[in-house]
This record gives sequence, C-alpha cells and structure tokens, in this order.
Amino acid sequence: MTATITAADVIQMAQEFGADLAGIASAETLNAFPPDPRWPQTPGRMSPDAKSVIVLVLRVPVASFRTKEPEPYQMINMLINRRLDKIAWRVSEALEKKGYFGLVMNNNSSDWELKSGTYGHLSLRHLAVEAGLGTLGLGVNFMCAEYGPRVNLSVIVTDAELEPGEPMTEQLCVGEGCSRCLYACPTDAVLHFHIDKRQCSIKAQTTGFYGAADLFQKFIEADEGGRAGVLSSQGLLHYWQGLTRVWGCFGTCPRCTAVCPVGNDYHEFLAEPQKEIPETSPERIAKGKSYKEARKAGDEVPGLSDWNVRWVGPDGYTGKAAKAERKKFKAGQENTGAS
Ligand code: B12
Repeated sequence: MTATITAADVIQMAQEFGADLAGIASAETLNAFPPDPRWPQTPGRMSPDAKSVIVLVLRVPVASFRTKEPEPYQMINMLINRRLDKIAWRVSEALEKKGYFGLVMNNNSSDWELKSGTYGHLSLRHLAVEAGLGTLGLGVNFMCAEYGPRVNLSVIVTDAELEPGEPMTEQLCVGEGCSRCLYACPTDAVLHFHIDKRQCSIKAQTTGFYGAADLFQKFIEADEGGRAGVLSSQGLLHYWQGLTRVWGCFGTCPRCTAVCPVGNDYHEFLAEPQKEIPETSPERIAKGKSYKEARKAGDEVPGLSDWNVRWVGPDGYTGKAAKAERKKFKAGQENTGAS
C-alpha cells in the first residue's frame, strides 16, 4: 500500500534529517536531457520505474576555506559525503515506509560504462540544476544562492511521483567579468564554462584512481632498485591513506570554490580572507578577458552550446538573482537582530 507523499513532504523530511537544501528533479526530464547524450547518465538506467530524483545539498563549512593548508578541506569533504550518505539512507527508509523505493546513489563514484569510467552513474550537479537549486558556473561547479559552490550533493532515485522544482533561468555565476575561479586555479584548469579535467585532477585528486595506476606503472617498469624506491615513496603512503581513509581520492583542492563570490556565506565569512588571490597572473587575467570578449563578439562558446546552456542559465547573468538573494538575506538578518 502506498501513501500519498508530496515534494514538500520529502523536502521537509530531508531537511529534518540534516540536509541544508533539498529539491526534486523529474526522472523523465533527465531521461530526455542527459548532460552528455553520448554517455547518458539517466535515472532510467537505474530503474524503468524511476519517476523522481531527490537532490540533497550539504554546505562545506566556511572554516575549511580559512586555513593555509588544503588538508582540513579534504577532511571535511570526506565527512560531508559520508553524512550525505546517511541522510540519503534515512530518506530512503522513510520512503519505503510509505510504500516507495528510494535508491541511494553513490555520491562520488564513476561508472565504467560512461566515458571510460570518468562520469558518475548520474551527474549530481545537473540534477541539482534541474531541481531548481542553482546553476553551473564558469568552471562548471554547481552553485546556489545560499552557499555558492561550497556544497556537496547526493541523490535518491525514487518511484514516487513528486512535483519537480523550476530550474532557474538566470545564471548565478557572475561569469567572465569575475573569473576569480580562473585566477585562483593552481593548475589553470578553468575554461570557458568548461573544465580541463586532467589538469584539475592534479590538485583535486592527489591520489585517486590515476594516482594508484601511476604508482603501479612505476613499479612494473622499474628495475630492482627502482622498485625498492617505490616501496619507500610518498606515493605509496598516499595510496595507503587513500585506501584506508579515502585520503586524497577526491576534493583535495579548495581554490575555485574558496574564492567564488556567489553565496551569502561568502559575503558573511570569506570576503575579507579570500579577497586577494595570490595565484593571479597577467596570463590568467588575459585569459578571463579573452573569454569576455569572445562572448561579447558572439563567438561560439561550446560550453554554452544550446544543449549546455540549459544548466548554466539561458538568460545569462544580469545580477538580478544575486541582488534579490542579498536583499532576502539582509532582511532575514534584520529580523533575527543579527548585525
Ligand atoms: C568525475 C568527477 C570529478 C572529476 C571531473 C570533474 C567533472 N567536471 O566532471 C574531477 C576529479 C576533475 C573533479 C573535480 C572536482 N569535483 Co568532482 N565529481 C566527479 C563525479 C564523480 C562525476 C562527474 C560527472 O559525472 N560529470 C558528468 C559530466 C557530464 O559533467 P561535466 O563533465 O561537468 O560536463 C558538462 C561540461 O563540462 C560540458 N562538457 C563536457 N564535455 C565537454 C567537452 C567540450 C569540448 C565542452 C566545451 C564542454 C563539455 O558539458 C557538460 C554538460 O553541461 C561527481 C559526482 C557525480 N556523480 O556527479 C563529482 C562532483 C561533481 N565533484 C564535486 C566536487 C566537490 C569537485 C571539486 C570541487 C573537488 C575539489 N575542489 O577538489 C572539483 C571541482 C572541479 C570542477 N570545477 O569541475 C561535487 C560537486 C560540487 C559542486 N558544487 O559542483 C560532486 C557532485 C561530488 C559530490 N557528491 O558532491 N570531479
């Protein structure tokens, strides 16, 4: 026997279980608009009965962007993902009590069948956009008005038919005129509403799959002395820590998210400590300018193709959404007497 359940019930339940934000995307929409149609990340592949996808958002505490070392960011990333798993599990159990299924998806794995194992079973960022929670930015991070890109995501696929959120049409990302993520990226990976994933991985995934594969390759190719070297190398220590603590496997570079000025959390806690971007260089400033000019000139920007623009915000950046959010936030502060 299934009980009636609405989107509002599910969102409230997810927030009571600890999610900072939650939303609903329609499985049918995702089946029709997979982010990259060559490797379709569709709920239909999970279950033909999938009707909705519940998206959970947990913010990354601002403290992790106020240290000089990336270590605390990495640590909290692992904890956040585990907490997201638990919240998703509780939502799934609650759905089951009402007569629906809730498939908890792994929030940081990838599917061997999709683009040589580099895409997740579902693309959580695109789902968050479809749920109306935010838009994608210049470096394709998902960002929301509350916490900018400083959030992690998790999803539950369900057969419950829930009213989906309305995707935003205006992008939250300030875009080429800001380019702060581009200036701050230590490996120069931020492209024009696109990202060079290999470059990004150098810092964002210091161990991970490629780290392990590199280590094994070095070991296989080395002579006896070289193999002894691998056995006493930092690489092996990192590999061990990756296996035991997921250390370095994901989320090891906070820079693009730390400096993003979108989000009430940025204005409240990060504007001062993150104002200066030490990594900025004349080359990076020129790159940002060239992106701005390309857009102004109406050049083709593949990251903003007709297909992709759906998740970036088809109306572009006008500043209206950001201003409205700041106003709402300030009004909320005045009401609670906070200064
Ligand atoms: C693989 C992966 C990575 C890889 C590749 C990143 C990527 N963009 O796909 C690497 C290791 C580089 C990475 C890095 C990071 N990741 Co990651 N990652 C994933 C994972 C596991 C799968 C991503 C996926 O399936 N992408 C699917 C494809 C379709 O999306 P896409 O590549 O962005 O494609 C779009 C555009 O790039 C463009 N495009 C694609 N190909 C091409 C080709 C051309 C020529 C052009 C022009 C455009 C274009 O079109 C696509 C459609 O819009 C997800 C978890 C999940 N299941 O979603 C987490 C996830 C996306 N990562 C996350 C995080 C936190 C990060 C980091 C911030 C961690 C860090 N700082 O160390 C960085 C941010 C890097 C960045 N700006 O993208 C979060 C998202 C947080 C957020 N606010 O957006 C997720 C959702 C994990 C989670 N559970 O929270 N990640």
